[in-house]
Amino acid sequence: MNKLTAITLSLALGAGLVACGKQGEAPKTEEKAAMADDTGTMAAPAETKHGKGTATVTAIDTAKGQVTLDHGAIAELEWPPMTMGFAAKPELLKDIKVGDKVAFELNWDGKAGTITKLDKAP
Ligand SMILES: [Cu+2]
Repeated sequence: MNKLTAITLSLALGAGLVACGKQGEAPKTEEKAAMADDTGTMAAPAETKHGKGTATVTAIDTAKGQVTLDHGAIAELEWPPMTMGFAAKPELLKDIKVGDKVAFELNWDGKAGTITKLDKAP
C-alpha cells in the first residue's frame, strides 16, 4: 500500500515536470502520454521478495504443483497469518501430507508465491 502510494506520487510529480517542460503542446496530448507512462510502469515486474514462515498444510495438488498453507505471520513480506495457495515443485511435496506442520521459504513476485523450501516442522 505505502509503496503503491509512493509510486503514484512520484508518477504524478514526474508527469507535472513533463507538462512544465512542454508548454507548447496541447494539454490533452500530455494527459494521454502520462497515462501511457503509468501503464508501462505498472506492468513492469515487481521486485521479488523472499520470506520464511511456518504453516499447516491444508491442501496439496502434486499434479498442478500447488500447495495450500495456513501460514503464520511472515515478517519479511509484512504478511499477517492467512491461508493461501503457492506454487511448489512436486519433489518438495512428495513427503508432505495434509495436516502436516511445516517450515517453509518462498519467493513472492508481488502476485504469486513460489515455495523454495518446505520441511516438516520438528
Ligand atoms: Cu499469505
